[in-house]
Amino acid sequence: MIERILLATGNAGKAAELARLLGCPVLPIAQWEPPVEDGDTFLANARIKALAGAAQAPGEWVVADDSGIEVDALDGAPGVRSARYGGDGLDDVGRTAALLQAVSSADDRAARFRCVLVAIGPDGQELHADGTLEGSLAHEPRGANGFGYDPVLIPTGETRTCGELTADEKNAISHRGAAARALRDTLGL
Ligand code: ITT
Repeated sequence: MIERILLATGNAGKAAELARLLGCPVLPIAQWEPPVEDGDTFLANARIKALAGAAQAPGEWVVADDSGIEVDALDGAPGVRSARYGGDGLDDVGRTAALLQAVSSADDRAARFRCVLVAIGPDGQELHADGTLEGSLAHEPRGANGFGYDPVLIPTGETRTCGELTADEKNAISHRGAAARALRDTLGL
């Protein structure tokens, strides 16, 4: 029986979504010290964060999330480098503006969010889950909900951006929602 999960993340937006999605109490890791994310894949970076979390919160179940946006017109970039897109010093609004600028002349607006979750248990057992949200890039940011690139991704079949969806609407279709539901099933939550 898992009574609580500690989150190895410094991203408040992810933590808020995972708190609703994982079927048990979730807590931040006290004085979380983020590791260097130098992996080439979402899975590699999620493992780096989960293992760092397990070292900082021994005896606990720890979950880490690596995620990002892939844009077809940019050959899949920014991908694992989504958090640093456009250079250091940008916030979510600046990164989103930089991304829209980079695709301003592209006809192909296809893009997707990806999420990989890694859970590590008190005995070192390791579980993975992933999810994808397919969509297209809006021409300008819309909506104040969510975080990160939410104001510019329109899920396939929607007219609204993720920034215009409620938290429950986003979680029902999102990359993180799919990954969290798979992890819940595996963990028996
Ligand atoms: P942690 O590593 O501390 O968890 P982070 O924000 O650095 O937080 P990542 O390295 O996984 O996380 O980078 C993910 C990037 O993709 C970051 O810019 C997020 O804002 C963005 N992103 C992730 N999930 C998203 C979502 O559901 N909606 C919008 N943007 C998202």
